[in-house]
Amino acid sequence: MAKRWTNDLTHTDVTPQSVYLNRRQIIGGLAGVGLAGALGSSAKAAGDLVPNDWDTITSYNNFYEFGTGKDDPKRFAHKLTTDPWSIKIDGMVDNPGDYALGDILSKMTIEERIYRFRCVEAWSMIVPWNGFELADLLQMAGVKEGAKHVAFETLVRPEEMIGQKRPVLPWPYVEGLRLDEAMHPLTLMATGIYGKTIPNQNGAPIRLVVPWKYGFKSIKSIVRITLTDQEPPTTWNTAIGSEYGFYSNVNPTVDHPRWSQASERVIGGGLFAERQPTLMFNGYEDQVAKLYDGMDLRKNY
Ligand SMILES: Nc1nc2c(c(=O)[nH]1)N[C@H]1C(S)=C(S)[C@@H](COP(=O)(O)O)O[C@H]1N2
Ligand SMILES: [Mo]
Repeated sequence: MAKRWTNDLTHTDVTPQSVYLNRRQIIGGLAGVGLAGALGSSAKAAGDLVPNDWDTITSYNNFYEFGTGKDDPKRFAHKLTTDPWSIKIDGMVDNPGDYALGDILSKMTIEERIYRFRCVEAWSMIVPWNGFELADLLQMAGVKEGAKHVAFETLVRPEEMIGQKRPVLPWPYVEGLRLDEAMHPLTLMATGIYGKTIPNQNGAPIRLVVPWKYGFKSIKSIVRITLTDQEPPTTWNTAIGSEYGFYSNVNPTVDHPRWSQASERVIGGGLFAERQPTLMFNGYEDQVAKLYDGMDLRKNY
């Protein structure tokens, strides 16, 4: 089949004006609450971040398996069956297999992580995730010598994922990380938000969260994780390689062809909210810059 990746396939930029609140007022109003205070080192990354509310986080989504509109995932994702669920872990691992999600979770420590979340469409939110470090899962699988990358795959089930009935993207949605990025303590496998089970529209029952990269790297509803010595293909790079690279680190100095990345609209920031300057590596520079020492980040976009 001839694949045609034209403009209607790309991230759209359609934030409803009505959802804005003045985030700085919210933060001012909540100063001293110390939401991030009890979270140890990850809280330092989060600073005094005040999470967006549940309704915003769960009703303004990108999940093209359920349609390309921001409200499509919430409207259609309830049809997805998330139990039973298993993840195939294969490739360069000591213990390949199909792992039932329940068995994985019984071995993992679930923590809360309040992270900035920055979409390449230049909007952002702050999300209180619950999950475990991907490093712990990879350690359980046993990474073989010579593995250099980790590939991820989303479920394909068009009868429940109505967006998959059209080839808006090549299915399955796939993503990848370099092994050192995957092993980084900030890299999370999320199973919850606000202490509740993660809603289907946010990637139930388990999704990746890589807070220093654009949101599309944080692949949802994962069914397969493969250790490999090759850089794996990624969906948006395959679709439009000139716009989306493998690394996709948040970088205010490297613009997307259609969106400046210098600043962002904080969703829930208020009707009169000003754009906020985007931070290098989405504010996680101290923790992750060393992963990219000596790399040209303009070339490796
Ligand atoms: N499988 C899959 N994962 C995905 C997407 C998608 O369309 N399919 N969209 C990505 C994009 S572009 C973003 S911004 C985030 C959105 O996550 P959220 O809806 O929880 O905010 O999910 C990412 N993960
Ligand atoms: Mo995105």
